[in-house]
Amino acid sequence: MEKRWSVKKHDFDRVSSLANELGVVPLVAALLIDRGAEDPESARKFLHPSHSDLHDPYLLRGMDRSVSRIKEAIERRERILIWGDYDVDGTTGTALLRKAFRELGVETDFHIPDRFTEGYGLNIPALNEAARRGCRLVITVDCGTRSFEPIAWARANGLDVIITDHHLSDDEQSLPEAIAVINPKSVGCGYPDKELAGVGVALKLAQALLGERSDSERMNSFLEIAAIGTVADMMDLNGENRAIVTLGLRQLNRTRNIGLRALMEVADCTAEMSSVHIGFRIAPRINAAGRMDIGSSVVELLETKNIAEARRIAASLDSRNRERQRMQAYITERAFEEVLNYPNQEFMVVGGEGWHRGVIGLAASRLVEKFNRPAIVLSIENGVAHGSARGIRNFHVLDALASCSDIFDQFGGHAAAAGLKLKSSRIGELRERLNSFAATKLRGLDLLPVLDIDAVVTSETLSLEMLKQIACLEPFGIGNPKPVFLTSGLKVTREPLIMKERHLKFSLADRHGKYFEAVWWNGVERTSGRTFGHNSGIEVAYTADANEWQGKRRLQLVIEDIRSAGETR
Ligand SMILES: [Mn+2]
Repeated sequence: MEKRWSVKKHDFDRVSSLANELGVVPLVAALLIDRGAEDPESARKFLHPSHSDLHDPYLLRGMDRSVSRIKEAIERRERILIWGDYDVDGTTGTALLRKAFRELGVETDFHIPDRFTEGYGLNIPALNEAARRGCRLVITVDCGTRSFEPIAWARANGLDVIITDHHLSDDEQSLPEAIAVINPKSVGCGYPDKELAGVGVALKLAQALLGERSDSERMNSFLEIAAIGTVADMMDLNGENRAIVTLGLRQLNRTRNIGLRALMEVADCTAEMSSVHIGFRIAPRINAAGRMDIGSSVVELLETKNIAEARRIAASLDSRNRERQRMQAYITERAFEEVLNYPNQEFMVVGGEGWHRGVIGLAASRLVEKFNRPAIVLSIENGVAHGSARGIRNFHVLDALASCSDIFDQFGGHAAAAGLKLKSSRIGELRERLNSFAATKLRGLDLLPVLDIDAVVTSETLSLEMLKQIACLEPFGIGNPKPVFLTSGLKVTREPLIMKERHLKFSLADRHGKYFEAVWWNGVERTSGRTFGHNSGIEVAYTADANEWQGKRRLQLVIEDIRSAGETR
Protein backbone atom coordinates (compact mmCIF):
# COMPACT_ATOMS: atom_id res chain seq x y z
CA MET A 1 0.00 0.00 0.00
CA GLU A 2 1.46 3.35 -1.06
CA LYS A 3 1.50 6.17 1.44
CA ARG A 4 1.43 9.93 1.33
CA TRP A 5 4.57 11.44 2.85
CA SER A 6 3.99 14.25 5.28
CA VAL A 7 7.20 15.99 6.37
CA LYS A 8 7.05 18.06 9.59
CA LYS A 9 8.09 21.68 9.34
CA HIS A 10 10.34 23.21 11.97
CA ASP A 11 10.77 26.80 13.10
CA PHE A 12 14.49 27.35 12.64
CA ASP A 13 14.79 30.11 15.27
CA ARG A 14 12.99 28.16 17.96
CA VAL A 15 14.99 25.04 17.19
CA SER A 16 18.36 26.75 17.38
CA SER A 17 17.50 28.66 20.53
CA LEU A 18 16.39 25.47 22.35
CA ALA A 19 19.44 23.63 21.00
CA ASN A 20 21.74 26.33 22.40
CA GLU A 21 19.93 26.45 25.72
CA LEU A 22 20.18 22.68 26.21
CA GLY A 23 23.51 22.06 24.52
CA VAL A 24 22.04 19.51 22.11
CA VAL A 25 22.21 19.29 18.32
CA PRO A 26 19.41 21.04 16.40
CA LEU A 27 17.92 17.71 15.28
CA VAL A 28 17.32 16.70 18.92
CA ALA A 29 15.88 20.14 19.71
CA ALA A 30 13.51 19.89 16.74
CA LEU A 31 12.30 16.46 17.85
CA LEU A 32 11.83 17.70 21.43
CA ILE A 33 9.67 20.61 20.22
CA ASP A 34 7.58 18.23 18.08
CA ARG A 35 7.03 16.06 21.13
CA GLY A 36 5.67 18.95 23.18
CA ALA A 37 8.83 19.63 25.24
CA GLU A 38 9.04 23.17 23.87
CA ASP A 39 10.69 25.18 26.66
CA PRO A 40 14.03 24.40 28.33
CA GLU A 41 12.39 23.31 31.57
CA SER A 42 10.00 20.75 30.10
CA ALA A 43 12.72 19.62 27.69
CA ARG A 44 15.11 18.95 30.59
CA LYS A 45 12.37 17.06 32.41
CA PHE A 46 11.76 15.03 29.25
CA LEU A 47 15.46 14.24 28.88
CA HIS A 48 15.98 13.25 32.51
CA PRO A 49 13.07 11.23 33.94
CA SER A 50 13.54 10.53 37.65
CA HIS A 51 11.86 9.11 40.73
CA SER A 52 10.62 12.59 41.58
CA ASP A 53 8.34 12.39 38.52
CA LEU A 54 6.28 9.78 40.36
CA HIS A 55 3.33 11.62 41.84
CA ASP A 56 2.02 11.34 45.39
CA PRO A 57 -0.25 8.23 45.32
CA TYR A 58 -2.73 9.94 47.64
CA LEU A 59 -3.65 12.31 44.82
CA LEU A 60 -5.72 9.39 43.51
CA ARG A 61 -9.30 9.51 44.66
CA GLY A 62 -10.13 6.59 46.96
CA MET A 63 -6.50 5.91 47.89
CA ASP A 64 -6.99 7.01 51.52
CA ARG A 65 -10.00 4.81 52.06
CA SER A 66 -8.32 1.86 50.31
CA VAL A 67 -5.16 2.06 52.40
CA SER A 68 -7.05 2.22 55.67
CA ARG A 69 -9.30 -0.72 54.69
CA ILE A 70 -6.23 -2.74 53.68
CA LYS A 71 -4.41 -1.90 56.94
CA GLU A 72 -7.49 -3.01 58.84
CA ALA A 73 -7.49 -6.28 56.88
CA ILE A 74 -3.82 -6.82 57.69
CA GLU A 75 -4.37 -6.16 61.39
CA ARG A 76 -7.32 -8.54 61.50
CA ARG A 77 -5.41 -11.10 59.45
CA GLU A 78 -8.20 -11.22 56.88
CA ARG A 79 -7.68 -13.25 53.74
CA ILE A 80 -7.09 -10.96 50.75
CA LEU A 81 -7.62 -11.83 47.09
CA ILE A 82 -5.95 -9.95 44.23
CA TRP A 83 -8.07 -10.24 41.07
CA GLY A 84 -6.13 -9.32 37.94
CA ASP A 85 -7.08 -9.12 34.30
CA TYR A 86 -5.66 -11.85 32.05
CA ASP A 87 -3.60 -9.57 29.80
CA VAL A 88 0.01 -8.45 30.36
CA ASP A 89 -1.13 -5.31 32.17
CA GLY A 90 -3.31 -7.29 34.58
CA THR A 91 -0.92 -10.16 35.25
CA THR A 92 2.10 -7.91 35.84
CA GLY A 93 -0.09 -5.70 38.06
CA THR A 94 -1.19 -8.72 40.09
CA ALA A 95 2.42 -9.82 40.64
CA LEU A 96 3.38 -6.27 41.55
CA LEU A 97 0.65 -5.88 44.15
CA ARG A 98 1.33 -9.28 45.70
CA LYS A 99 4.98 -8.29 45.96
CA ALA A 100 3.99 -5.13 47.87
CA PHE A 101 1.92 -7.19 50.29
CA ARG A 102 4.74 -9.68 50.71
CA GLU A 103 7.05 -6.84 51.71
CA LEU A 104 4.51 -6.03 54.40
CA GLY A 105 4.65 -9.68 55.52
CA VAL A 106 1.28 -10.59 54.02
CA GLU A 107 0.60 -13.49 51.63
CA THR A 108 -2.39 -12.89 49.36
CA ASP A 109 -4.47 -15.17 47.13
CA PHE A 110 -4.85 -14.29 43.49
CA HIS A 111 -7.23 -15.00 40.66
CA ILE A 112 -6.66 -14.45 36.94
CA PRO A 113 -9.91 -15.28 35.14
CA ASP A 114 -9.87 -17.51 32.10
CA ARG A 115 -10.41 -15.30 29.08
CA PHE A 116 -12.71 -17.74 27.30
CA THR A 117 -14.70 -19.40 30.07
CA GLU A 118 -14.98 -16.48 32.54
CA GLY A 119 -14.35 -13.45 30.36
CA TYR A 120 -13.30 -9.95 31.34
CA GLY A 121 -13.93 -8.39 34.76
CA LEU A 122 -15.26 -9.79 38.03
CA ASN A 123 -17.72 -12.70 38.04
CA ILE A 124 -19.98 -14.04 40.77
CA PRO A 125 -19.02 -17.76 40.68
CA ALA A 126 -15.33 -17.01 41.24
CA LEU A 127 -16.13 -14.41 43.93
CA ASN A 128 -18.35 -16.99 45.59
CA GLU A 129 -15.49 -19.49 45.52
CA ALA A 130 -13.17 -16.88 47.11
CA ALA A 131 -15.73 -16.11 49.82
CA ARG A 132 -16.11 -19.83 50.49
CA ARG A 133 -12.33 -20.07 50.99
CA GLY A 134 -12.63 -17.32 53.58
CA CYS A 135 -11.57 -14.22 51.66
CA ARG A 136 -12.90 -10.97 53.08
CA LEU A 137 -11.29 -8.41 50.79
CA VAL A 138 -10.87 -8.41 47.00
CA ILE A 139 -8.55 -5.94 45.25
CA THR A 140 -8.84 -5.77 41.47
CA VAL A 141 -6.10 -4.87 39.01
CA ASP A 142 -6.85 -3.49 35.54
CA CYS A 143 -10.55 -4.39 35.72
CA GLY A 144 -13.73 -3.99 37.76
CA THR A 145 -14.82 -0.42 37.03
CA ARG A 146 -17.86 -1.75 35.19
CA SER A 147 -18.51 -4.94 37.19
CA PHE A 148 -21.65 -3.51 38.85
CA GLU A 149 -23.50 -6.76 39.39
CA PRO A 150 -20.66 -8.87 40.83
CA ILE A 151 -19.71 -6.00 43.17
CA ALA A 152 -23.30 -5.66 44.40
CA TRP A 153 -23.28 -9.42 44.97
CA ALA A 154 -19.99 -9.21 46.90
CA ARG A 155 -21.39 -6.43 49.07
CA ALA A 156 -24.44 -8.51 49.93
CA ASN A 157 -22.25 -11.50 50.74
CA GLY A 158 -19.70 -10.02 53.11
CA LEU A 159 -16.91 -9.44 50.60
CA ASP A 160 -15.39 -5.97 50.43
CA VAL A 161 -14.04 -4.88 47.04
CA ILE A 162 -11.41 -2.27 46.18
CA ILE A 163 -11.19 -1.49 42.48
CA THR A 164 -7.91 -0.43 40.89
CA ASP A 165 -8.40 0.11 37.18
CA HIS A 166 -7.85 2.47 34.27
CA HIS A 167 -10.82 1.57 32.08
CA LEU A 168 -13.83 3.82 31.89
CA SER A 169 -16.62 3.89 29.36
CA ASP A 170 -17.36 7.24 27.73
CA ASP A 171 -21.01 7.45 28.67
CA GLU A 172 -21.09 5.86 32.10
CA GLN A 173 -20.76 8.36 34.94
CA SER A 174 -21.67 6.07 37.80
CA LEU A 175 -19.22 3.80 39.60
CA PRO A 176 -19.94 0.49 41.35
CA GLU A 177 -20.50 0.52 45.10
CA ALA A 178 -17.11 -0.73 46.10
CA ILE A 179 -15.09 0.32 49.18
CA ALA A 180 -13.20 2.53 46.74
CA VAL A 181 -12.65 2.85 43.01
CA ILE A 182 -9.08 3.94 42.30
CA ASN A 183 -9.13 4.99 38.68
CA PRO A 184 -7.34 8.11 37.40
CA LYS A 185 -9.90 8.37 34.60
CA SER A 186 -12.93 8.37 36.90
CA VAL A 187 -15.00 11.52 37.14
CA GLY A 188 -13.94 13.52 40.17
CA CYS A 189 -10.44 12.07 40.39
CA GLY A 190 -8.01 14.97 40.26
CA TYR A 191 -4.92 12.89 39.65
CA PRO A 192 -2.48 14.81 37.39
CA ASP A 193 -1.83 11.85 35.09
CA LYS A 194 -4.78 10.16 33.45
CA GLU A 195 -2.76 7.81 31.26
CA LEU A 196 -1.53 5.24 33.78
CA ALA A 197 -1.83 1.57 32.80
CA GLY A 198 -3.61 -0.87 35.10
CA VAL A 199 -0.21 -1.91 36.42
CA GLY A 200 0.57 1.80 36.93
CA VAL A 201 -2.48 2.19 39.17
CA ALA A 202 -1.43 -0.95 41.06
CA LEU A 203 2.03 0.63 41.41
CA LYS A 204 0.46 3.70 43.02
CA LEU A 205 -1.38 1.51 45.55
CA ALA A 206 1.87 -0.33 46.28
CA GLN A 207 3.67 3.00 46.72
CA ALA A 208 1.00 4.15 49.20
CA LEU A 209 1.03 0.86 51.11
CA LEU A 210 4.81 0.85 51.42
CA GLY A 211 4.80 4.50 52.53
CA GLU A 212 8.14 5.38 54.09
CA ARG A 213 9.60 2.17 52.75
CA SER A 214 9.09 3.19 49.11
CA ASP A 215 12.62 4.51 48.61
CA SER A 216 14.13 4.64 45.10
CA GLU A 217 15.99 1.35 45.37
CA ARG A 218 12.91 -0.55 46.52
CA MET A 219 10.68 1.21 43.97
CA ASN A 220 12.97 0.06 41.16
CA SER A 221 12.03 -3.58 41.69
CA PHE A 222 8.38 -2.53 41.22
CA LEU A 223 9.12 -0.22 38.31
CA GLU A 224 10.71 -2.98 36.21
CA ILE A 225 7.43 -4.91 36.41
CA ALA A 226 5.30 -1.80 35.83
CA ALA A 227 7.36 -0.88 32.74
CA ILE A 228 6.44 -4.17 31.07
CA GLY A 229 2.68 -3.82 31.62
CA THR A 230 2.73 -0.14 30.62
CA VAL A 231 4.46 -0.76 27.28
CA ALA A 232 2.43 -3.92 26.58
CA ASP A 233 -0.85 -2.08 27.20
CA MET A 234 0.14 0.54 24.58
CA MET A 235 0.03 3.44 27.02
CA ASP A 236 1.15 6.95 26.10
CA LEU A 237 4.80 7.10 27.15
CA ASN A 238 4.75 10.73 28.26
CA GLY A 239 4.27 12.08 31.78
CA GLU A 240 4.51 9.64 34.68
CA ASN A 241 4.62 6.68 32.27
CA ARG A 242 7.86 8.04 30.81
CA ALA A 243 9.43 7.88 34.27
CA ILE A 244 7.98 4.43 34.98
CA VAL A 245 9.27 2.97 31.72
CA THR A 246 12.67 4.71 31.72
CA LEU A 247 13.49 3.76 35.30
CA GLY A 248 11.96 0.31 34.85
CA LEU A 249 14.11 -0.39 31.79
CA ARG A 250 17.22 0.74 33.65
CA GLN A 251 16.39 -1.73 36.42
CA LEU A 252 15.57 -4.56 33.98
CA ASN A 253 19.17 -4.46 32.75
CA ARG A 254 20.34 -5.47 36.20
CA THR A 255 17.24 -7.26 37.42
CA ARG A 256 17.44 -9.64 40.33
CA ASN A 257 14.04 -11.07 39.45
CA ILE A 258 14.81 -14.66 38.51
CA GLY A 259 11.67 -15.07 36.41
CA LEU A 260 12.34 -11.92 34.41
CA ARG A 261 15.92 -13.04 33.84
CA ALA A 262 14.75 -16.40 32.52
CA LEU A 263 12.19 -14.72 30.28
CA MET A 264 14.77 -12.28 28.91
CA GLU A 265 17.03 -15.25 28.19
CA VAL A 266 14.49 -17.21 26.13
CA ALA A 267 13.48 -13.97 24.40
CA ASP A 268 17.10 -13.39 23.38
CA CYS A 269 17.32 -10.02 25.14
CA THR A 270 21.07 -9.83 25.42
CA ALA A 271 21.66 -6.19 24.53
CA GLU A 272 20.65 -3.14 26.59
CA MET A 273 16.88 -3.38 27.17
CA SER A 274 14.64 -0.92 25.34
CA SER A 275 10.90 -0.39 25.03
CA VAL A 276 11.15 -2.25 21.71
CA HIS A 277 12.49 -5.33 23.52
CA ILE A 278 9.51 -5.19 25.87
CA GLY A 279 7.04 -4.61 23.06
CA PHE A 280 8.30 -7.22 20.62
CA ARG A 281 10.04 -9.84 22.74
CA ILE A 282 8.87 -9.83 26.36
CA ALA A 283 5.20 -8.79 26.06
CA PRO A 284 4.21 -11.25 23.29
CA ARG A 285 5.55 -14.14 25.37
CA ILE A 286 3.67 -12.99 28.48
CA ASN A 287 0.62 -12.28 26.36
CA ALA A 288 0.74 -15.74 24.80
CA ALA A 289 -0.34 -17.16 28.16
CA GLY A 290 -3.38 -14.88 28.38
CA ARG A 291 -4.27 -15.32 24.74
CA MET A 292 -4.02 -19.07 24.64
CA ASP A 293 -5.35 -19.91 28.14
CA ILE A 294 -4.95 -18.86 31.77
CA GLY A 295 -2.44 -16.22 32.81
CA SER A 296 -1.58 -17.53 36.28
CA SER A 297 1.74 -18.89 35.09
CA VAL A 298 2.89 -15.32 34.42
CA VAL A 299 2.31 -14.40 38.07
CA GLU A 300 4.15 -17.57 39.11
CA LEU A 301 7.05 -16.69 36.82
CA LEU A 302 7.40 -13.20 38.27
CA GLU A 303 7.36 -14.58 41.81
CA THR A 304 9.48 -17.70 41.72
CA LYS A 305 12.72 -17.91 43.65
CA ASN A 306 13.71 -21.11 41.92
CA ILE A 307 15.87 -20.92 38.78
CA ALA A 308 14.76 -24.29 37.43
CA GLU A 309 11.12 -23.36 37.80
CA ALA A 310 11.73 -19.95 36.22
CA ARG A 311 13.37 -21.59 33.21
CA ARG A 312 10.55 -24.12 32.92
CA ILE A 313 7.82 -21.43 32.91
CA ALA A 314 9.80 -19.16 30.58
CA ALA A 315 10.31 -22.04 28.15
CA SER A 316 6.62 -22.91 28.22
CA LEU A 317 5.65 -19.26 27.56
CA ASP A 318 8.15 -19.24 24.72
CA SER A 319 6.68 -22.34 23.12
CA ARG A 320 3.15 -21.01 23.59
CA ASN A 321 4.26 -17.85 21.84
CA ARG A 322 5.56 -19.93 18.93
CA GLU A 323 2.26 -21.77 18.85
CA ARG A 324 0.49 -18.40 18.83
CA GLN A 325 2.69 -17.18 15.95
CA ARG A 326 1.93 -20.32 13.93
CA MET A 327 -1.77 -19.98 14.65
CA GLN A 328 -1.67 -16.29 13.77
CA ALA A 329 0.12 -16.95 10.47
CA TYR A 330 -2.38 -19.71 9.63
CA ILE A 331 -5.50 -17.67 10.46
CA THR A 332 -4.14 -14.59 8.69
CA GLU A 333 -3.49 -16.66 5.58
CA ARG A 334 -7.01 -18.10 5.73
CA ALA A 335 -8.46 -14.60 6.20
CA PHE A 336 -6.56 -13.36 3.12
CA GLU A 337 -7.93 -16.29 1.10
CA GLU A 338 -11.43 -15.69 2.36
CA VAL A 339 -11.34 -12.02 1.33
CA LEU A 340 -10.97 -13.14 -2.30
CA ASN A 341 -14.48 -14.60 -2.12
CA TYR A 342 -15.89 -11.12 -1.58
CA PRO A 343 -14.35 -8.75 -4.13
CA ASN A 344 -14.70 -4.95 -3.98
CA GLN A 345 -15.72 -4.74 -0.32
CA GLU A 346 -15.64 -1.42 1.49
CA PHE A 347 -15.77 -3.25 4.84
CA MET A 348 -14.16 -6.69 4.89
CA VAL A 349 -16.02 -9.29 6.95
CA VAL A 350 -14.47 -12.75 6.96
CA GLY A 351 -14.42 -15.65 9.38
CA GLY A 352 -14.22 -19.36 9.80
CA GLU A 353 -15.27 -22.26 11.96
CA GLY A 354 -12.87 -22.75 14.86
CA TRP A 355 -10.55 -19.84 14.04
CA HIS A 356 -8.71 -19.18 17.29
CA ARG A 357 -10.20 -16.20 19.13
CA GLY A 358 -6.81 -15.25 20.52
CA VAL A 359 -5.46 -14.17 17.13
CA ILE A 360 -8.41 -12.80 15.11
CA GLY A 361 -7.64 -9.21 16.17
CA LEU A 362 -4.13 -9.51 14.77
CA ALA A 363 -5.48 -11.02 11.56
CA ALA A 364 -7.93 -8.10 11.21
CA SER A 365 -5.04 -5.65 11.63
CA ARG A 366 -3.14 -7.36 8.80
CA LEU A 367 -6.15 -7.13 6.49
CA VAL A 368 -6.49 -3.40 7.24
CA GLU A 369 -2.78 -2.87 6.61
CA LYS A 370 -2.93 -4.61 3.25
CA PHE A 371 -6.23 -3.29 1.87
CA ASN A 372 -6.67 -0.06 3.81
CA ARG A 373 -10.33 -0.81 4.48
CA PRO A 374 -11.99 -1.56 7.85
CA ALA A 375 -12.14 -5.26 8.65
CA ILE A 376 -13.79 -7.81 10.93
CA VAL A 377 -12.39 -11.30 11.45
CA LEU A 378 -14.77 -13.79 13.04
CA SER A 379 -14.27 -16.98 14.96
CA ILE A 380 -17.32 -19.25 14.62
CA GLU A 381 -18.26 -21.96 17.06
CA ASN A 382 -21.60 -23.71 17.64
CA GLY A 383 -23.54 -21.12 15.66
CA VAL A 384 -22.01 -18.18 17.53
CA ALA A 385 -19.47 -15.81 15.99
CA HIS A 386 -17.01 -13.75 18.03
CA GLY A 387 -15.34 -11.02 16.05
CA SER A 388 -12.61 -8.48 16.21
CA ALA A 389 -12.95 -5.23 14.22
CA ARG A 390 -10.29 -2.75 13.12
CA GLY A 391 -10.85 0.68 11.59
CA ILE A 392 -8.86 3.01 9.37
CA ARG A 393 -8.02 6.71 9.42
CA ASN A 394 -11.14 8.90 9.16
CA PHE A 395 -13.47 5.99 9.89
CA HIS A 396 -14.94 5.27 13.33
CA VAL A 397 -15.33 1.51 13.56
CA LEU A 398 -17.54 1.54 16.69
CA ASP A 399 -19.95 3.97 14.99
CA ALA A 400 -20.12 1.53 12.09
CA LEU A 401 -20.98 -1.34 14.43
CA ALA A 402 -23.54 0.82 16.25
CA SER A 403 -25.35 1.26 12.92
CA CYS A 404 -26.08 -2.49 13.00
CA SER A 405 -26.58 -2.80 16.76
CA ASP A 406 -29.73 -4.91 16.29
CA ILE A 407 -27.65 -7.71 14.70
CA PHE A 408 -25.28 -8.17 17.64
CA ASP A 409 -25.68 -10.03 20.91
CA GLN A 410 -22.85 -7.88 22.22
CA PHE A 411 -20.43 -5.26 20.95
CA GLY A 412 -18.12 -2.56 22.27
CA GLY A 413 -14.86 -0.78 21.69
CA HIS A 414 -13.62 2.52 20.29
CA ALA A 415 -12.74 4.37 17.08
CA ALA A 416 -9.88 2.12 16.03
CA ALA A 417 -10.83 -1.30 17.40
CA ALA A 418 -13.87 -3.14 18.66
CA GLY A 419 -15.13 -6.56 19.68
CA LEU A 420 -18.48 -8.15 18.82
CA LYS A 421 -20.62 -11.26 19.14
CA LEU A 422 -23.51 -12.42 16.94
CA LYS A 423 -25.32 -15.49 15.68
CA SER A 424 -23.37 -16.93 12.77
CA SER A 425 -26.57 -17.10 10.72
CA ARG A 426 -26.54 -13.29 10.56
CA ILE A 427 -23.02 -12.81 9.19
CA GLY A 428 -24.24 -12.30 5.61
CA GLU A 429 -26.64 -9.58 6.74
CA LEU A 430 -23.88 -7.94 8.78
CA ARG A 431 -21.53 -7.91 5.78
CA GLU A 432 -24.18 -6.32 3.59
CA ARG A 433 -25.14 -3.61 6.07
CA LEU A 434 -21.58 -2.71 7.03
CA ASN A 435 -20.67 -2.44 3.36
CA SER A 436 -23.45 -0.05 2.53
CA PHE A 437 -22.66 1.96 5.71
CA ALA A 438 -18.97 2.12 4.78
CA ALA A 439 -19.71 2.93 1.14
CA THR A 440 -21.60 6.06 2.23
CA LYS A 441 -19.09 7.09 4.89
CA LEU A 442 -15.94 6.52 2.86
CA ARG A 443 -17.18 8.19 -0.32
CA GLY A 444 -14.98 11.14 -1.24
CA LEU A 445 -12.71 10.64 1.76
CA ASP A 446 -8.95 10.73 1.38
CA LEU A 447 -8.03 7.17 2.32
CA LEU A 448 -4.38 7.07 1.36
CA PRO A 449 -2.47 6.28 4.57
CA VAL A 450 -0.10 9.02 5.72
CA LEU A 451 3.53 8.45 6.60
CA ASP A 452 4.61 11.09 9.11
CA ILE A 453 8.22 12.11 8.69
CA ASP A 454 9.92 13.92 11.57
CA ALA A 455 12.87 15.50 9.80
CA VAL A 456 14.93 15.67 6.66
CA VAL A 457 18.47 14.43 7.26
CA THR A 458 21.30 14.83 4.77
CA SER A 459 23.41 11.79 3.96
CA GLU A 460 26.41 13.69 5.42
CA THR A 461 24.86 13.88 8.93
CA LEU A 462 23.42 10.39 8.78
CA SER A 463 25.72 8.33 11.03
CA LEU A 464 26.07 6.23 14.16
CA GLU A 465 26.88 9.47 15.95
CA MET A 466 23.45 10.87 15.03
CA LEU A 467 21.89 7.69 16.36
CA LYS A 468 23.68 8.23 19.65
CA GLN A 469 22.38 11.79 19.85
CA ILE A 470 18.72 10.86 19.40
CA ALA A 471 18.96 8.03 21.94
CA CYS A 472 18.26 10.60 24.68
CA LEU A 473 14.65 10.70 23.47
CA GLU A 474 14.08 7.03 24.31
CA PRO A 475 12.06 5.11 25.37
CA PHE A 476 10.12 5.26 22.11
CA GLY A 477 6.57 4.03 21.81
CA ILE A 478 3.01 5.35 21.83
CA GLY A 479 3.00 9.16 22.19
CA ASN A 480 6.75 9.29 21.54
CA PRO A 481 7.33 7.36 18.32
CA LYS A 482 10.77 6.49 17.02
CA PRO A 483 11.59 9.37 14.66
CA VAL A 484 11.21 8.79 10.93
CA PHE A 485 13.76 10.57 8.75
CA LEU A 486 13.90 11.38 5.08
CA THR A 487 17.13 11.31 3.10
CA SER A 488 17.26 12.18 -0.60
CA GLY A 489 19.95 11.84 -3.24
CA LEU A 490 20.66 8.14 -2.68
CA LYS A 491 21.36 5.50 -5.29
CA VAL A 492 20.76 1.75 -5.17
CA THR A 493 24.23 0.27 -5.67
CA ARG A 494 23.15 -3.28 -6.48
CA GLU A 495 20.02 -5.35 -7.00
CA PRO A 496 18.19 -5.59 -3.64
CA LEU A 497 18.54 -8.97 -1.90
CA ILE A 498 15.40 -10.88 -1.03
CA MET A 499 15.52 -12.44 2.42
CA LYS A 500 13.20 -15.31 3.39
CA GLU A 501 11.12 -14.45 0.32
CA ARG A 502 9.65 -11.48 2.15
CA HIS A 503 12.17 -8.86 3.20
CA LEU A 504 14.43 -6.69 1.08
CA LYS A 505 17.98 -5.67 1.79
CA PHE A 506 19.34 -2.60 0.01
CA SER A 507 22.84 -1.25 -0.43
CA LEU A 508 22.71 2.49 -0.93
CA ALA A 509 25.22 5.24 -1.58
CA ASP A 510 25.14 9.02 -1.80
CA ARG A 511 26.87 11.01 -4.53
CA HIS A 512 30.12 11.12 -2.54
CA GLY A 513 30.20 7.34 -2.39
CA LYS A 514 29.21 7.12 1.29
CA TYR A 515 27.54 3.72 1.78
CA PHE A 516 24.46 2.76 3.78
CA GLU A 517 22.80 -0.54 4.52
CA ALA A 518 19.05 -0.60 4.58
CA VAL A 519 16.45 -3.25 5.29
CA TRP A 520 12.79 -3.18 4.35
CA TRP A 521 10.80 -5.66 6.43
CA ASN A 522 8.03 -7.23 4.33
CA GLY A 523 9.44 -5.12 1.52
CA VAL A 524 8.42 -7.59 -1.19
CA GLU A 525 4.78 -6.88 -0.38
CA ARG A 526 5.25 -3.22 0.54
CA THR A 527 6.91 -2.19 -2.72
CA SER A 528 3.42 -2.74 -4.21
CA GLY A 529 4.90 -3.72 -7.56
CA ARG A 530 7.35 -0.81 -7.79
CA THR A 531 10.93 -1.77 -8.55
CA PHE A 532 14.10 -0.12 -7.32
CA GLY A 533 16.84 -1.90 -9.22
CA HIS A 534 20.55 -1.28 -9.60
CA ASN A 535 21.46 2.41 -10.05
CA SER A 536 17.98 3.82 -9.48
CA GLY A 537 17.97 7.20 -7.78
CA ILE A 538 15.73 7.17 -4.71
CA GLU A 539 14.78 8.93 -1.52
CA VAL A 540 14.12 6.93 1.59
CA ALA A 541 11.90 7.34 4.65
CA TYR A 542 13.29 5.27 7.51
CA THR A 543 14.08 4.90 11.16
CA ALA A 544 17.73 4.60 12.11
CA ASP A 545 19.00 1.56 13.94
CA ALA A 546 22.30 0.02 14.95
CA ASN A 547 23.11 -3.45 13.78
CA GLU A 548 25.63 -5.41 15.80
CA TRP A 549 27.51 -8.01 13.80
CA GLN A 550 30.76 -9.75 14.62
CA GLY A 551 31.36 -7.25 17.39
CA LYS A 552 30.99 -4.26 15.08
CA ARG A 553 28.24 -1.70 15.39
CA ARG A 554 26.94 -0.46 12.07
CA LEU A 555 24.23 1.92 11.08
CA GLN A 556 21.20 0.30 9.53
CA LEU A 557 18.28 2.14 7.95
CA VAL A 558 14.96 0.44 8.60
CA ILE A 559 12.90 1.48 5.59
CA GLU A 560 9.35 2.76 5.98
CA ASP A 561 8.91 3.67 2.33
CA ILE A 562 10.91 4.49 -0.79
CA ARG A 563 10.16 6.68 -3.73
CA SER A 564 12.00 7.29 -6.95
CA ALA A 565 13.90 10.56 -7.23
CA GLY A 566 11.57 13.25 -8.54
CA GLU A 567 8.41 11.35 -7.65
CA THR A 568 5.99 13.22 -5.40
CA ARG A 569 3.21 11.75 -3.38
MN1 LIG B 1 -4.97 -2.36 30.94
